[in-house]
Amino acid sequence: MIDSPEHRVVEILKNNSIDIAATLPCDRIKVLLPQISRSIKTIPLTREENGVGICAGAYLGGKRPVMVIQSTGIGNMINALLSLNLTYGIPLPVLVSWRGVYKESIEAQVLSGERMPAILDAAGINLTKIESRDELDKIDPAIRDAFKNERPHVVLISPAVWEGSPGEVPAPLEIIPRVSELNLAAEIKEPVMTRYEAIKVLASTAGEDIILSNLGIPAKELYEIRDRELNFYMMGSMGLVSPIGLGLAMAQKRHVYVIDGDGSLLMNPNALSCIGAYKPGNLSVIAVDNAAYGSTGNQETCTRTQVDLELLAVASGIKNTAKANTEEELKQALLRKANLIHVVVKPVNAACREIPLSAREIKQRFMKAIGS
Ligand SMILES: Cc1ncc(C[n+]2csc(CCOP(=O)(O)OP(=O)(O)O)c2C)c(N)n1
Repeated sequence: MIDSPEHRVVEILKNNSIDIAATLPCDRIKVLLPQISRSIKTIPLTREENGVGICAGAYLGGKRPVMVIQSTGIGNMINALLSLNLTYGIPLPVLVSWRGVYKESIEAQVLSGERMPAILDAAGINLTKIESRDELDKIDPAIRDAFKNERPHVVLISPAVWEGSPGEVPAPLEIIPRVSELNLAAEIKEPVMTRYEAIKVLASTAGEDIILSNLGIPAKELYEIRDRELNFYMMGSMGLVSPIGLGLAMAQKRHVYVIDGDGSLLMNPNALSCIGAYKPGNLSVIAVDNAAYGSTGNQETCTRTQVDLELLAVASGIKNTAKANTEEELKQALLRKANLIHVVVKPVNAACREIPLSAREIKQRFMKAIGS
């Protein structure tokens, strides 16, 4: 429908060279979403926070992403918008179906929708409100602001905009009958390596490939072992290092090694199902499992007795996995570029100094090194 508001939004996205859309549905944008996915590579999300990570990775790799979500989803993103986008200076335009404020029938939408402008304002996140169809052109300067000033910009779009639009909603896809099997006999042995030793093996194997490190002590260990411009150090956004790795792997050709942790993967296990859905061959997540939140004092996580991270990865659709206990096993798994390597290590933190780089310095030198 040429004159529909949905068509206008897609045009604005295309005019701004948006090449990735990370989306999670809202009933009010059920006509818009398929129209976006017909023109722009679309990544369906399982949680909005994951999309912040994927879009950040895509941007670092040279793409121009956008997110399209429901207003309640902002509640799932606030930490990431602050500790990743605003801290590192990473652009993210977010088009939001603004619920709770116009002909709302679901009581649970109301508080979040009504308070959303104040929440965003308190968080220092730029905001544009669109309350009628003739304001849709405000999306264009909002996207420009995000990329020019390297920050998130949220566009709250009232359901009034889509009212009466004649677009069609595609028929639901059929379920694919299939047999699911999980045959994995994996043994978790007593650890012999520390995380520091495991990172040392990675640093000496990675060549000119990219290494992203999880927040906390692993980042400091990597910095001390081998700082290089192709390292990206997380300082916050727990749970998002693997989604960033996914976005980066999809955006460019170099191999991406991600140092993740058991606590962080368990905080955001849907990162694994998203990786399982896209299976980029140039991504290796190294799940460094010390059975503890090592960086905060080695408090126990449930990998100690209960969850096997390799098994979780396989169940999430990641096929090419490995388990490594020794330096040699880890090296072999890295050389064959397994997509997830479960490394069982001792809960030991090396005494490392703070990384003497600001978040923006880490980002700038990284993007320069990979040519984004
Ligand atoms: C949302 C959030 N909750 C809690 C923390 C505090 N925190 C920082 S690092 C960390 C532990 C991470 O554990 P894990 O992923 O297992 O990695 P390890 O430090 O053991 O290598 C925690 C809980 C945080 N930064 N963000």
